[in-house]
Formats: sequence, C-alpha cells, structure tokens
Amino acid sequence: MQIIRYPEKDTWATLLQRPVLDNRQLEATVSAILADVKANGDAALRKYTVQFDKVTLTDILVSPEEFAIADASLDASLKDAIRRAAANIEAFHRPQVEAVKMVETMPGVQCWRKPVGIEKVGLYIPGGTAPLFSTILMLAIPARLAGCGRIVLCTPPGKNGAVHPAVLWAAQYTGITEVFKTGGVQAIGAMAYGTESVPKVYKIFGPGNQYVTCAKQLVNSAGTAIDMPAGPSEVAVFADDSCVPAFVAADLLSQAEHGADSQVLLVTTSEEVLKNVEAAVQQQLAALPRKELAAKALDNSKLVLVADRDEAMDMLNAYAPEHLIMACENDEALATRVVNAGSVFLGNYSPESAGDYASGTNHTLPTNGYATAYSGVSVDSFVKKITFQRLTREGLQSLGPAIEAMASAEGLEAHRRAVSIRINS
Ligand code: HSO
Ligand code: ZN
Repeated sequence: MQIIRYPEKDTWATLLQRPVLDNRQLEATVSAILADVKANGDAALRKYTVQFDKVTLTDILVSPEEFAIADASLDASLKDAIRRAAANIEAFHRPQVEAVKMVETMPGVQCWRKPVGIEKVGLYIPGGTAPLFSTILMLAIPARLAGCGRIVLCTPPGKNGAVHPAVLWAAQYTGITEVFKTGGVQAIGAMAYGTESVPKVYKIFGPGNQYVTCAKQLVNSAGTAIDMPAGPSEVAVFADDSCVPAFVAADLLSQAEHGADSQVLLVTTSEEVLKNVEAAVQQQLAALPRKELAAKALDNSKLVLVADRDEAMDMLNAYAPEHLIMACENDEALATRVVNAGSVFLGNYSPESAGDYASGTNHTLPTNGYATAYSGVSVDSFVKKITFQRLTREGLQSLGPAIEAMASAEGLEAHRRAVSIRINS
C-alpha cells in the first residue's frame, strides 16, 4: 500500500484516481459474442458454455430436480443464515414501497403517481472465484417487493455442469423459478435479446467482470435498461485515534479480497493509526486464503494522512466511495457531511461485511465515483413511476388560461386549441 502524508489539495485528483481500464480491445470481443447470441440464440449460448465454462449443456433452464438436489446438499446452518439475512433485507426494503399519494394541485386538478413493477427483469450472478449468492437476496427481494412480474436469473454452471447449490437455494427461497445456466457476455445478450430458452427482459441487474460490465453497457446503449454503470468494488475508511486498527485492517482486507482490481483507501488524522493499520494489514493478509488477490488489490491502494476531520471529509467526498466506514469520534455528526458515498458504516462495530450480507441494506452500490450521482439498488430500481391526472370541467376552466398563454408563447397553436375547444364547448 502506498503511504501519503499531507497531500496538497491540487494532488488529490490524481491521488484518488481509480485505475483506468482500456475497454477498446474488449469491446470488439464482447460485441461479437452479443451479435452471435442475437442471431443464433440458444445454439450460441451452448457454444460459449462449452468454450468458456467447459460444459456441454442439455437443458439451459435449471430443472426442478436440480433445485431439489441443491436443497438436499445445502447445509442447514447456511440455510438459516440466508433466511436471517433475507428477513433483514426484506424488513429494510419493504418500507421503500411507495404508497400512491393523490395531490390536488388546485381545485379540480388531481395528480398522482403510482409505482409499477417492471414487468420483466433479469438478474446476473457471476460464477468465478466466489459464488455471490448474497447478491440474489439483494436483487430478488426488492424485485418481488416492487411487483416485478417475471424475474429470471442467469448464472454460469460450474465445471461439473451444475449451478452452485447456494445460488439455487437462494433463488428458490426468494421465489425465482427460472434460472438459466449461462454466464458472461452471452448471458447478458440472452436477457437483452431473448433466445428460445431465455426471455427478453427490460432491465438487467447484477455484478460481473469487465466483459459482463462491457456487455451491459453495450446492450444498454441499444435500449435495455441496466442497474448502474459498474466498476471494481471499493471501500474507504476514515479512522481517528478512537478506531481499532485491527478492525480497520480487517475491513480493508474484506474489500481487497474481492479481486485484484478492488481498491481500498484509508484516510486518517493520526500517524499512529496509519502505522498500526498498515502493520495489521500485513499481519492479517498473511493468513488469508485469498491473499494473492488481496495483495494485488492492496498494490492499488493508499493510506493517507490528513491534517484534520474537515480535510478528511473533503477528500472522502471527492473520492465518492462505494462504501464508507467511519471509525471515529462523533461519527454521526461527521456523517451529516457525507455527500458522496454509496453506503456508510458508522462506528467500530459496523463492518462492511454486515451490509454485504445481512444487516438489511443493499450491497449493489455505485462504484468508480458514480456515488456522486447514483444511488444503490433499492425497490425504486425495479419500478417505473407512472403519473396520472384528472381535471374536472371546472378545473380546466380555471387552469386553461395559463395553459393557453404558455402554448401561444411557445408557438404551439394546436396545444392551445386542445384546451380552448373544451373551455368553449
Ligand atoms: N462488497 C460487494 C458485495 C459482496 N460482498 C457480496 C460479499 N458478497 C460489493 O458491494
Ligand atoms: Zn464484499
């Protein structure tokens, strides 16, 4: 990890820069696969599953028997853990379901807005080095609460041709019955265009590697909605002398183990904390099963010493982290000044892992500085809000002159007449 002491403000932008990925090479590969899926449907999915996952599929759709095998093989204590997490996630997301509120803007003019679930949504769950079944809870629970009609899930099969049992169990537990054994770019293409097996959806959610992210961007520019622009996962920690350096180190490592491209940042007002966290990171890293990945992520990561809390806050808001942990005195007072962050964890006993799995908040969050303008996934991500209105004759009578005046001033005579014809009838 790089240690930087008291950086001048004009160096912050460079200091806080995320590693830039050159996507151009990748885009050609991704476009070719997408085009193939669009043209050849299931045949293309099967071909890429042989090529990338080394599996020859019979059915792309997971069968009821496969769900039953997963149910029988999954540990009872893991099922309990998933149930606990799901209950908290549901409890946190349920109040996000908005009630329809009628507003009478003036007598005889009634307007209201109704959230309507997106009819068809697709969830992508990567395979790879860690099966992120927790992400199913984070996506399927709000999707259900939003009232989405059809929720499908795509995930690559393992080398044995089966989907990880925890993925299937979490899917079934959250009410998803349509799980397709297809991963990577081809899965994104399948959900964007539809194939013989996989239905076309209107919005695609979920994490993935650079190829998946690029595929989501490409289908997005061609008209399929996506959850958000994604980049590698990241955490920033603000710690002062009240922190426990070993806890802070553990949090930095929990994010670093996601992948070699993850980024972690410590901002502190204390030289002591800086030294102790750095030592604790080295010590804890040595004992981690994923130490190689984590060590690579730490190469991109920084420990920064700043003059005071004000400067720390300015720097963290400039960075706009996906996760922000505040292990400091008066954390709530300082947290009122957070303007750019995906999700904030306060105090010494709120590790990011709590939000990653089970406290209730969503872990699908804006990365790569997008926290300046985007929120994490919530029930809102799965609904459209449709506005309605009804004007009575009297309502139009009183509002009409304003509409007529504005329409005339914009030179849109037909607009004006649509009001006048009624007022004068
Ligand atoms: N930290 C990840 C979410 C996750 N962690 C899933 C473990 N499993 C991105 O926010
Ligand atoms: Zn995580």
